[in-house]
Amino acid sequence: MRKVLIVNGPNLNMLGRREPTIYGSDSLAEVERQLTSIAPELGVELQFFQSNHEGAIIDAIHSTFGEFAGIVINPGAFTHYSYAIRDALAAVKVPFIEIHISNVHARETFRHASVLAALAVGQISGLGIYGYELALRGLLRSIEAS
Ligand code: CA2
Repeated sequence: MRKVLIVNGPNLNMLGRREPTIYGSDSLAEVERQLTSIAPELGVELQFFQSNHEGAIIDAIHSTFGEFAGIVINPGAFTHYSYAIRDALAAVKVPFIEIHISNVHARETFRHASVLAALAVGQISGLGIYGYELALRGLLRSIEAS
């Protein structure tokens, strides 16, 4: 069965515990539960990975090479400046969707730019944690069409 890696970057382990007005009140475990519940209907095996460390995220991206059909990634603040994560995604050439819970374009200027988005199949921003499901569905549709 095709496998998809769901990657969450720095501070997303705090989901549901702080800043509910920006990120909602659901935890990362709830995000994982919701995605796990739709995986059988989508015919996909999911693996979940969260880290606050850039190198660990890069290692996780490398692990997808030849093993995973795609990646859904919320890179957190690394979105805005990590050329190392960009290089990792470019190296493995595994299709990915970038997802943000908040609308990054309605926030501080530094959040408007993504150094990853140009390599992505697409980007989702501002739809709360529902964005993860949309990202997964969109990724699979894109893989099927390719
Ligand atoms: O909107 C998103 O999903 C972000 O990727 C979240 C990142 C932020 O740096 C990006 O600009 C946009 C921050 C994640 C912090 O997550 C927290 C969740 C709850 C409480 C505190 C932080």
